[in-house]
Amino acid sequence: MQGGCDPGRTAAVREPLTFEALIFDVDGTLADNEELHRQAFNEAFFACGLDWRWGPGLYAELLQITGGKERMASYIGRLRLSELETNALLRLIPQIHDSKTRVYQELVELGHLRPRAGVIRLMTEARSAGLHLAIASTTSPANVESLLRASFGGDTLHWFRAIASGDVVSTKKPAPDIYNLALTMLGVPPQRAIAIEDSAIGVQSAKAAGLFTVAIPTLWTIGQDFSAADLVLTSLADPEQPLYAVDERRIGAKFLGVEQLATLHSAALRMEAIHA
Ligand code: XBP
Ligand code: MG
Repeated sequence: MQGGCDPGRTAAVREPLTFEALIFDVDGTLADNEELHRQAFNEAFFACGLDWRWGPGLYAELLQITGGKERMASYIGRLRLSELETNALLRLIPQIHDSKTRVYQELVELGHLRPRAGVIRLMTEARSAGLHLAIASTTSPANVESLLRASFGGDTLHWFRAIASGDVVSTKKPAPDIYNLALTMLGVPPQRAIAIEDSAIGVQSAKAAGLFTVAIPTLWTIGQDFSAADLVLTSLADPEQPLYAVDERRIGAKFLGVEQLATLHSAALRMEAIHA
């Protein structure tokens, strides 16, 4: 053993993490699955004898209304029908939506959807670091479960300490309600959690709940206004699918991990304290 002391030698001391949980949105964030939702709506319209057809352009617009039932109600409003016809169609919504959910789950269960780059890696890393995982989604718990089962594998569902989704809140995103519920279920205050979202509406919801929010848009949402997000990246990325150089420079790494989140989150808390 070599003797002697080196006063310049310091052990790298790891600061405790300033957050305890990662809260993931589902549609568009865990997987790029809005096209499946769109196809399921159209198949349900056909099965219910309606000649509606939501093309990709119209669907991108309709995504501004969160929740499938609410989206259909908004579309019916655009048709400018008589009050009688409008009310008759509005009454059909639960039935059409049940049909849409059945078709969507069949499509998901074909198993062609892959998790977005970096999602499983970041979840695995977070769990190893002792962080909690949660879900805050507009879609139904049954849809969340089908996606996790079909595209993420058997036991992934058990990775989540809290799943807040669907109609359990009265006001959907961009209202903060679903994130507030996820935080309550986790027992974690908003300053100690991070949200991951793919849409501007989702970012608004998470920010309104007081969360540090990372946005990873898809082609469905890329044109939206993400200025409220704390960080916008093309994806969470992976060693095999690294970030573009401009994103890499922003976070100082080829993919987003717990270490980068720790640096960004603690810096944001310090800034908040300065401006408080
Ligand atoms: C995105 C949505 C969802 C789906 C439709 O949800 O807007 O409404 O498009 O789902 P997320 P339902 O919060 O996960 O991004 O038809 O089941 O409502
Ligand atoms: Mg989403």
